[in-house]
Amino acid sequence: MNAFYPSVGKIRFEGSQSDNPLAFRHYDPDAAIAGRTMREHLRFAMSYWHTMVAEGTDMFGVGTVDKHYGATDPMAQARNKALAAFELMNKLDFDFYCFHDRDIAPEADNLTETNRRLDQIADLLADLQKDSGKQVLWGTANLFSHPRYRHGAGTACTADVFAFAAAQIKKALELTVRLGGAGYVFWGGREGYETLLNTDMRLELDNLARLMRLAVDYARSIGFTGDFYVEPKPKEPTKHQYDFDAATVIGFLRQYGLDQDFKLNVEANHATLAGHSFQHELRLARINGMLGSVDANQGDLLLGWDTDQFPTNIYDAAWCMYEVLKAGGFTNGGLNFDAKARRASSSLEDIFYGYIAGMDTFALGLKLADRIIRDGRLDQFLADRYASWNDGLGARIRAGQVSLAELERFALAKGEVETGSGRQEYLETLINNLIIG
Ligand code: XUL
Ligand code: CO
Repeated sequence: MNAFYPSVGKIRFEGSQSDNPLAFRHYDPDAAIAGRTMREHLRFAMSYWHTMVAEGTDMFGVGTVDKHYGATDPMAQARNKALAAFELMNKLDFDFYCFHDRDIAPEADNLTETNRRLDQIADLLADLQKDSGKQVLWGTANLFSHPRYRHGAGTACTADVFAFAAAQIKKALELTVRLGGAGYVFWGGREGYETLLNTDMRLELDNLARLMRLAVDYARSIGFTGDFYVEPKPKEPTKHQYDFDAATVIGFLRQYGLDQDFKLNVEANHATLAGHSFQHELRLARINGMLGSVDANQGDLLLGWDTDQFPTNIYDAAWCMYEVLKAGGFTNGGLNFDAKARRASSSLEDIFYGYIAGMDTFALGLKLADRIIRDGRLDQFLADRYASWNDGLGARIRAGQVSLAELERFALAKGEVETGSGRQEYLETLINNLIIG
């Protein structure tokens, strides 16, 4: 298949000495590391929306890349787009892709026709998957682009819009199941508010949970055994998104009894928008047993919005893979590149450069995370720092066996207490040495 990206051939691993920009230098899919192949660890996914759909428009200008795929009729375009997607995935050696319903087929002017179009494209995608062995990492519904969702979808002020969102989710779930998807994402597109002056926050949050519960019950009834994910984001498009960050989402899921079905899909750029590091969000998800999947990208810390850049930060990738390895690896999740080339990077080759950069960055991140864990000094430092909790007084406090009065008696008898150094600079140098060598 060489129809849509004729100037690029199959991208292969050539090793770190290679100076071929259209080759992998770190991503060696079948190389074994920490008990699995790189391919199995990383579970890279292509994002249909950025890669196949987005043309480089911004608030100030039209698209800079042609994504019509040589067709004018919208359905012919959608079919060619699917063919192009599989050509690109073959060339980049992707095993997975992620999609919104509206990425794969254009919306018609009524729901019946829209769904018919989706079925037609799903037939084609199913065939392409069968031929190539590629799979869906997760599916989702676009509940934010159409003007009907201007007040939100699950959190809309009218029940009619809620019903429309539910119908769209029902169909997106059917598509995900039909295409064998291992996950389904709720990213709260316009689930938030611009001003509390016009917002019934209690009702909106309850309704969002109701919609998620309806989705879970329906999906399980049609045989979906994968994971649901919420993808936290603090702002954009609304001023305040309800799924602000990992902590907020975990609290929400528990409050509404959704925590058995949902995990988190943590996105790097969303973490930094929330004022957290990427690793902070991953850690919070991991320690709560909810690290499901990752949207691998990066933002620009000097900008206050979601720039969705291809990830090139090696430290962030290493800490991400550290959290993933510590969580025992991905099960249904993976690394979805929710990333796009810059508007001025306007050739089709730039998409390949972007993905190669991202895949190599995460492959290197995996190697470095494995090195940090195998080295053991970081884990040992942590174990030593908290050693007093393993026996004696610490163990009894943890077991709930000590009263406040007893602790007071202990402190009175003890006099002053010893606290060691946190040794941050030593640890930072240790990590630098492990990373840079
Ligand atoms: C938006 C975003 C979405 C979700 C899927 O910021 O990250 O593309 O990943 O709806
Ligand atoms: Co995302």
